[in-house]
Amino acid sequence: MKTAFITGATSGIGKATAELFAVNNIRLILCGRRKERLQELAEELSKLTQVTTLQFDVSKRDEVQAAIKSLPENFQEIDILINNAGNAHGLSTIQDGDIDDWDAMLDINVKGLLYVSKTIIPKMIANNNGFIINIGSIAGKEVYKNGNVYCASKFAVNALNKSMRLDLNEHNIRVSAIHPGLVETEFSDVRFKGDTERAKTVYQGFKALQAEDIADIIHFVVTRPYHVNIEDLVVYPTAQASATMLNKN
Ligand code: NDP
Ligand code: 8X3
Repeated sequence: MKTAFITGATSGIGKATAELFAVNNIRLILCGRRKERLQELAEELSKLTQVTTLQFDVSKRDEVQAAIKSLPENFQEIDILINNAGNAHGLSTIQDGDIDDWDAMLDINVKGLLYVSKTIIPKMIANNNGFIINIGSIAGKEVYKNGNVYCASKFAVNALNKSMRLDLNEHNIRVSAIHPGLVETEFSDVRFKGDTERAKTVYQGFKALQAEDIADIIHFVVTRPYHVNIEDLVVYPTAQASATMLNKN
């Protein structure tokens, strides 16, 4: 039975992945900052599989290390790491950008991914086995106006994904990235700082990807035979042809 460590499991893509993994008998380490959500999800999914939770902020190095160290003995071995926690904070030009938003995106999306990976990779190296899935974005393949620092953070994820694959190759560790286009989650609520009306408009007039669509792809990737490593997947809704081309009704 495999064990998966999922960051950002309280919402969106991470939550849908946890739900699908549970149905498929994968043991779960669910991570996020919102404790109540973690507890609710753990309660629901523990009817299907073994579950434990870790509440921590990925951007706080000490919290990351302490949380992972605190894992119960039977959850110490991790087969699959889903580096999913992340968000966009704000959408504005460089000249109007909020420096706190920049810090949040670089600290969470880039440094958070590094802190978690750095703490878990030694366990995988010791086992000569492991799978890291990094959730990037089409924003890490193509920049768009006002996306600047979010795009930079996802370009960094793309670079780290490629680098990890090179560095971990001698340790038999698989590394993959999935780069979604528009997925209807709480992402835009966060980007627009709780302005749910504005957030809703992002997904109006076309059928956006759903969190379950990405979870399905993640599950496909992790269930290939061990000699198969899908390097990089870019996934759009059918109505979207690039970061900026969207066929809305
Ligand atoms: P959601 O806002 O629905 O989920 C984000 C998750 O990240 C939450 O579970 C949140 O948990 C967690 N998170 C955010 N900040 C932190 C933090 N500092 N420490 C720990 N956990 C954190 O968005 P999505 O599901 O859409 O986003 C998941 C990933 O997918 C992100 O990396 C995002 O960039 C990427 N993505 C999303 C796309 C989209 O259109 N939605 C498209 C392409 C990529 P909590 O608040 O409880 O800590
Ligand atoms: C999320 C998709 O287009 O808002 O990464 O950057 S987008």
